[in-house]
Amino acid sequence: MLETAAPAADAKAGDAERKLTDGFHLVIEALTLNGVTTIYGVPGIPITDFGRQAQAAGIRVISFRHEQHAGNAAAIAGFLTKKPGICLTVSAPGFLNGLTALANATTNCFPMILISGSSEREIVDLQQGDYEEMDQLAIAKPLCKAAFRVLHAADIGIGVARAIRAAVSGRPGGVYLDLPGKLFAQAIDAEAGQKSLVKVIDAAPAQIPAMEAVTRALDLLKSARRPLIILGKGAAYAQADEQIRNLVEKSGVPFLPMSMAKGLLPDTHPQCAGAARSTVLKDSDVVMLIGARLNWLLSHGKGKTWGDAPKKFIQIDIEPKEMDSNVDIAAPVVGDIGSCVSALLDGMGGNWPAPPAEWTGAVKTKREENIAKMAPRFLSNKSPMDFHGALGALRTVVKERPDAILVNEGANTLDLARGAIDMYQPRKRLDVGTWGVMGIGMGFAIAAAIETGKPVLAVEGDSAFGFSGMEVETICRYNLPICVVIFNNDGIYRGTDVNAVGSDPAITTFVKGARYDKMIEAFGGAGVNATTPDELKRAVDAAMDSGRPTVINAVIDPAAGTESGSIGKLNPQSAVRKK
Ligand SMILES: Cc1ncc(C[n+]2csc(CCOP(=O)(O)OP(=O)(O)O)c2C)c(N)n1
Ligand SMILES: [Mg+2]
Repeated sequence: MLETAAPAADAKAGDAERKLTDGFHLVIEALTLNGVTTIYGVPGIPITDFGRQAQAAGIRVISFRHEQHAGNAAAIAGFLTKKPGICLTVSAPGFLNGLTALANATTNCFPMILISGSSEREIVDLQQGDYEEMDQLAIAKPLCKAAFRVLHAADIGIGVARAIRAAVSGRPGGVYLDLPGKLFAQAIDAEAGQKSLVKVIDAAPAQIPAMEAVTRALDLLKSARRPLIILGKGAAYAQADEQIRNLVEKSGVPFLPMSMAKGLLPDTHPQCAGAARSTVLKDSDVVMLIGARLNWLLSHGKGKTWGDAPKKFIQIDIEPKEMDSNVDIAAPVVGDIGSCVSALLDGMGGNWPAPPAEWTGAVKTKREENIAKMAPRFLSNKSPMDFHGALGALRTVVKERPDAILVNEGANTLDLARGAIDMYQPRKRLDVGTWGVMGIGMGFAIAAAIETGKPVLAVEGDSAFGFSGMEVETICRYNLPICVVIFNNDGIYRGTDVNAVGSDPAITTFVKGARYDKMIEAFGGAGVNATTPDELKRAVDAAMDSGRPTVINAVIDPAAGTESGSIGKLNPQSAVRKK
């Protein structure tokens, strides 16, 4: 770890015995001191040796094929562990490749730190055309929660501490840490270096809600005739699973899980209103949001989706600025979810009245009706498969393996899988999140396997998979227990579009009958082509039993999907007739 300075390197006599350390060691020690055990990244100048040394020091360094996927891996590692996931990239282009993931992490409130090497400051600032020249700090700043640059080795400890605290405290998010190449090679006195390291104490301090806010919220909830609880991914992130379950059950209120909150309580729980979503949004009179934002995913809390009857909101969130962001919040409860839910539970006392049976009965009836309506569709055994037939098979797989992690992206493949596949445990469903971004698939799957050691099932549209498909090599290289199922309908939304003027293929279509299963065979993984739900189920079971990296090409009817899945209404419509 410590080097003895060579006599020639020292100006003063007698310094020959002085112990030195350098930026390489100090960054590694600062990360290790703060519990970082894994780095996701892509090597190159100026961070290759840093990666090697980190690996030699016992940090797991997972080397990707593209920084965006390393960044997505770091982001979801942050979501799963409540510790900042670390992504490491080279300068300019590598940094930019990682930036999409950093911005996405910030939007989704996932704690992550993007550490990028950067070029010579003196040259960059004079814009003299250095190797991979870019003012990375300035570019990162508006896209993340905080951005820092360390210029002196003696400041590495503080720089890393600031980055960690910024990523996980309050509302979590992405942080950028700029480490110029020169910093790694800077040598300083080893003892001073050691003393400069900072172990972050209580990185995400509890934020206790005000008592009046808790009382106000409970008074409003008690007055409700048709109450509803909405669980967001903030609630899943909080790891306050017991308290949240107790609050829901003690209140007797129907709950609606947002996509990544599915499984916080099982989707099969008698109070789950997932299958009666439109009814509960429309007809509820008091809605308690727990770690869920009233953004586009909840139609901004107004309009047709929410019905005409007056509605009052209770919102639990760590970020005070979230309150009144779209509609007025009658009872804001600001604090960390665990502390807020515990305070609400305490305030409810021993004999909280159940909501009116008329309401809970109506929700139950609607839910059972909808579930019964869907059931036969999941049994469809058509070949080529339709989405429901294929999802029927996967729904059973997850039911039989509730501790597996499900990664999901696509349009129809996403929207239909969200509804079809019940989740049974918290933080088992990882998907496109707030932005509906394509490309999270393999990065999320890799980090999920590494951080949890559990088997991973990635259900991917054929377009969605293409964004991160090359990472199947990474999956094979690290021999991860990941089974990727590609819903191959020959295109984006569907594979049947035609180009009105002939010439080139229609813009939403791909090569017909493509065999994605062949891709993984190039790297020694298992490839399977599945044409029926039975074949699909068998192939997934075999993959998950063996833990062998697998890609299954699930052949879906090219005509089966709809434009943009369930959000087609967001496409702009002009009064002018289409050409
Ligand atoms: C980064 C990014 N680029 C483009 C899009 C637009 N987009 C939304 S869904 C989608 C792909 C849908 O096709 P597929 O994954 O095959 O799912 P399918 O509907 O066919 O099941 C695309 C390109 C996006 N959401 N994110
Ligand atoms: Mg598709």
